[in-house]
Amino acid sequence: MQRSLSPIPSLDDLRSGGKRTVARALAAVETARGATELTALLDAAVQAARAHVLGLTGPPGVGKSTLTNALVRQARAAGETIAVLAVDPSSRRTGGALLGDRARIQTDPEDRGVFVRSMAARDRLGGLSDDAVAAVALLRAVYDRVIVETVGVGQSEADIDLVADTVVLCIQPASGDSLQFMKAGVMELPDIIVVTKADMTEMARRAAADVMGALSLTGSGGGWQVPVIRLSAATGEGLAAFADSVRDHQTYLADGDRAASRRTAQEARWVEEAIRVRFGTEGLARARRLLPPTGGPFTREAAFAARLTTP
Ligand SMILES: Nc1nc2c(ncn2[C@@H]2O[C@H](COP(=O)(O)OP(=O)(O)O)[C@@H](O)[C@H]2O)c(=O)[nH]1
Ligand SMILES: [Mg+2]
Repeated sequence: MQRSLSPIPSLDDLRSGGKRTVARALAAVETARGATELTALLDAAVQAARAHVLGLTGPPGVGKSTLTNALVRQARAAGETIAVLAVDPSSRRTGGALLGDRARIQTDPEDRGVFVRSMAARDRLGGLSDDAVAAVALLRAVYDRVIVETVGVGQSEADIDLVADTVVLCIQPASGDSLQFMKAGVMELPDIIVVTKADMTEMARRAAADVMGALSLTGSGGGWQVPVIRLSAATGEGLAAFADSVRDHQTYLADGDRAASRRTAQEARWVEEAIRVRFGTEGLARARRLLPPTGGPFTREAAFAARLTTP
């Protein structure tokens, strides 16, 4: 197992050490995979999660990074610290061209309360790598808020569901996206739907109407009604309504054990997927037979116990 040259920081180091220490820990995620200290750090981080994780997904060019910029400013104005993880598919064959004239996430390098980092997507376009999942676990233990931006094209939207407490699907006016999403069955995924670029007024209104139509076909699950918000990160219109919806969803999650059971389900899916990737479908079936037949979720601890993953 390869070791990084600099020692892996502890969770306390991360919280007191500033951005450079956080960057060092994220680098270790990519270079020191499987190292005992890293596993210990990740375990500690998972136990000490504090941030709300907002997942922004949608096609390239829809306005996710522009919205992220606005949300970072909002959080800082409210005195909250915030980390952004942009999962970037542009390192693939397609090159940067796919994203067109994409916005950079701009932050003040002097501001200790903002951390921005991009990571390569894994093979599946826009999909979250294991490294990105680990990075979110770290950031979630250090900052008040975390935003994860992923490019959703077809299947890969669903990956955001592995890490986000609140999934926001961004749709562009006049793009036919809503039809696309309905076909792909992605309408079940988001907790909030945003129609971006509302300054393109008439088209934005029509797009919102389309989305509402599509939503009414899927119905609402578990007592949460998915809001459809038209917003313009350019003019600021709709940003307050969006913030309200995010807060409402946090309140909804805080009721009973919804937040905890959502994270448990995410962890179970992630462990399943990790086992399937490494050992195949047959491996996963065997793993299930090895585990105690409680019928409960497939936990990391159970997988460790069955010696399916390190340690
Ligand atoms: N008119 C208008 N353009 C926007 C808005 N938000 C983003 N854009 C533009 O859309 C393009 C893509 O935005 P970007 O945030 O990079 O999209 P991403 O690929 O989803 O992250 C850029 O040229 C932005 O300036 C908006 O609210 N109104
Ligand atoms: Mg972007």
